[in-house]
Amino acid sequence: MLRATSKGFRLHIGFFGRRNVGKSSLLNAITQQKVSIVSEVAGTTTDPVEKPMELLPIGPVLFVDTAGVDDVGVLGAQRIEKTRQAIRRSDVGVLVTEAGVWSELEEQLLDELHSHGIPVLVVLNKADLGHPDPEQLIRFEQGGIPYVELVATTGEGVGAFRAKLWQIAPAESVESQVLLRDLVGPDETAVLVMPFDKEAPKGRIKQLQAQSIRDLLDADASCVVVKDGGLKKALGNLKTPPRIVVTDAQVFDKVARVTPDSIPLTAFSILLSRLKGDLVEQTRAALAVDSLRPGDKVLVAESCTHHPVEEDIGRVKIPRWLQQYVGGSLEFTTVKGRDFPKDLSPYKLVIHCGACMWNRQEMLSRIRECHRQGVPITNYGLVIAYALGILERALEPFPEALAVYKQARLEQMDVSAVSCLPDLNVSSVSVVN
Ligand SMILES: Nc1nc2c(ncn2[C@@H]2O[C@H](COP(=O)(O)OP(=O)(O)O)[C@@H](O)[C@H]2O)c(=O)[nH]1
Ligand code: SF4
Ligand SMILES: [Mg+2]
Repeated sequence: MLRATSKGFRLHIGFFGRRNVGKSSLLNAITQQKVSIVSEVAGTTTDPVEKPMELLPIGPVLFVDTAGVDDVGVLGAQRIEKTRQAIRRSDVGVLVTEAGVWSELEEQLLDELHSHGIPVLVVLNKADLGHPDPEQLIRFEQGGIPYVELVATTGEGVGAFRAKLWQIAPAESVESQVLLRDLVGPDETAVLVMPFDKEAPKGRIKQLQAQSIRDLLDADASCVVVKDGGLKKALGNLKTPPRIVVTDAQVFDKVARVTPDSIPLTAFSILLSRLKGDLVEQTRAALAVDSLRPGDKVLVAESCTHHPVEEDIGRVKIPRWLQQYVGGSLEFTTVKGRDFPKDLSPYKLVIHCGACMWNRQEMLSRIRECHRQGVPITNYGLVIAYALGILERALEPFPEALAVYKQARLEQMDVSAVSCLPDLNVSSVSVVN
């Protein structure tokens, strides 16, 4: 059961603090396992240690134990950077300290977590050795900062820790994540199109697709799963047309040709933009394709580190479609996992995968960073649909994003009347799959 929940659907709980305060001991006390190495030697935890578990009553969580933020030396700096990355993907932050230790460093960490909108629980560990300064406790109370005293080595206080964690966990919890069950009613049918390319895991279906099936069953809906070649027949066999067709964006064009206009159609990656990212903003950003000129730099970012295959979507298909659309060569840079350039100024557009492996907090933090630097960030499915001229159709199930798209198109047309922007026309892009 535990393995059935992917990392991206777990509430991420990050442990932060200076070295040797007992972060790893706390993780071990909660999980009642030796997950993370505990040592009196400062700097034992290097790369973040992850531990998935079912934490009642919250549900599936991912604990992330980090290196101390006071780490030193070149390696220390690299570890601190990894810790910063862990901050960006945390849904909840646990700031661990010990009696008598609360200084500028803890204040900065608290500010940093709060600046990302992350609720924080302060753990005052090593309560067996001493108690915190009462004035500090008054400051926590006045600032509305929850705290708990604890002895990580014996587990004393872990019950209170769990209860406080539950209180501060964001209401938009893991349990409420909706992939597509709100789009299909009970007794209605969704058709899922999975092309099974060379990237597909052998003998299995992808986590996201399995999650979609589960989501539909939770909605008491039916689900027909087909390969792209079998779609036409499957649609013909259905007595009642499906409520929606959801496809892998790689075969968006083929599927759009086969699916009658009366049946709503979208892509898994667009569902992911709604679930993990910001569909409205990423829709708006897709229109930045029209400002691309030959020679411009485009950053393609993927959250996981799968090995590229011959017809890879991010490296081959999207560049090909975009260059056809723009009518000239573009300069593409592809990054994977957490390698993301700090300086985005060279790029005119960032195109991100659906980030199925990440939680929403991490994807939103990347979107926020792009905003801060003024670079539009869109998503695979959205940009493919735009380049193919089917974005309006793909957004029909999402009224808010559709309205934003239509408005932005109108504004674009006003400008194009003057500056003759390229006409958005599906026939201008010849698609080779
Ligand atoms: N007395 C006492 N020692 C603790 C407690 N929690 C951790 N320690 C000790 O503090 C040291 C550092 O713990 P560790 O979990 O590795 O700290 P981290 O660097 O923050 O991960 C180890 O020697 C632990 O045994 C506690 O609650 N009480
Ligand atoms: S590239 Fe992105 S969307 Fe595709 S499997 Fe990896 S994390 Fe998921
Ligand atoms: Mg540690």
